[in-house]
Amino acid sequence: MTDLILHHYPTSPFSEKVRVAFGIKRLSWRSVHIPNIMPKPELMPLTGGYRRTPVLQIGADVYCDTQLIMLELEKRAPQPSLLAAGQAGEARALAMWADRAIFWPAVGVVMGAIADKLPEAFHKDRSEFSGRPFDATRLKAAAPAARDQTYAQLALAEAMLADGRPFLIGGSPTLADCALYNPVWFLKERLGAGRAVPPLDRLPGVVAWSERMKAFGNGSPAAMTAAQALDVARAAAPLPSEVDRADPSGLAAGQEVSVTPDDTGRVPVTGVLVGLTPDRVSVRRSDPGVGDIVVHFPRAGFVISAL
Ligand SMILES: N[C@@H](CCC(=O)N[C@@H](CS)C(=O)NCC(=O)O)C(=O)O
Repeated sequence: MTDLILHHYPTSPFSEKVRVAFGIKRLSWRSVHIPNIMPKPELMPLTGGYRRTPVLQIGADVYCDTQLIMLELEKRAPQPSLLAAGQAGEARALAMWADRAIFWPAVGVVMGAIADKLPEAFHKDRSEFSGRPFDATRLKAAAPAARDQTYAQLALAEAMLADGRPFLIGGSPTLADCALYNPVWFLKERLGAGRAVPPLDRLPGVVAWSERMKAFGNGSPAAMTAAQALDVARAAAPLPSEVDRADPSGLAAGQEVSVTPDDTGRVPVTGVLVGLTPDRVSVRRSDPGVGDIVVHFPRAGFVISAL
């Protein structure tokens, strides 16, 4: 298989969602560390402006957002499967719940505790990233409410695990487990040095489950520099993609479009539409440094505009 290159940084919880999948699938992968704030000059030639973390590169194909990264991993390394037969829809829907309903309250808990220790440049970057002022005093005041929301959401996971099943929807881990592990890992690692902090101390089933997830590890990473990753892209050609002519958007192959996340890091990426399915939208761009690149995004949570 062509190298899986993950552009990430160690403290990124969305990256841990992907790293634990590498662990479950026992994959070897290339690890490129990127900055945790803008600018990210060596990432931009690959993504065309998309700035969030992580990004998966395979040759000259670049996959943005963990929703799509996980589906692509599943395609390239199908065993063991993270989309249990007959439960793929449930696993993906639960993953959306974890990504959107649990991640933000968990961030509120963590940032309420540590925002005042983070540098001013981080505050400024995250204000731009989220479109809301990243203010340590406000975050500290909101932390109890964030803790309670995190508790209320994680109590649903506690209820799922209460019948003794080892993972959220059965005997083996799915994409839902990887997604839920993201905020739980973040709480444990950033606040508890690996131990359960409130509200996790009230959720023994979730804590025991998180230990099972941790035991999978992160697969086998080998460091790669950002410059080497750009060389890989330059030497490769993007894989062919297809545009579904029956797509409800009415968009057609060859149209110039922009694709923009609808929540955070709302930077449009423009290019020629080369792929469109219910799961993904793909645009081809040309970068003076790396040549032709195809950037892929999930459909859910992304706005496609014809230019
Ligand atoms: N929906 C995105 C969310 C990614 C996300 O918010 N990542 C955080 C880091 S965990 C981020 O991009 N922070 C700003 C940055 O790294 O520049 C995904 O699933 O990949």
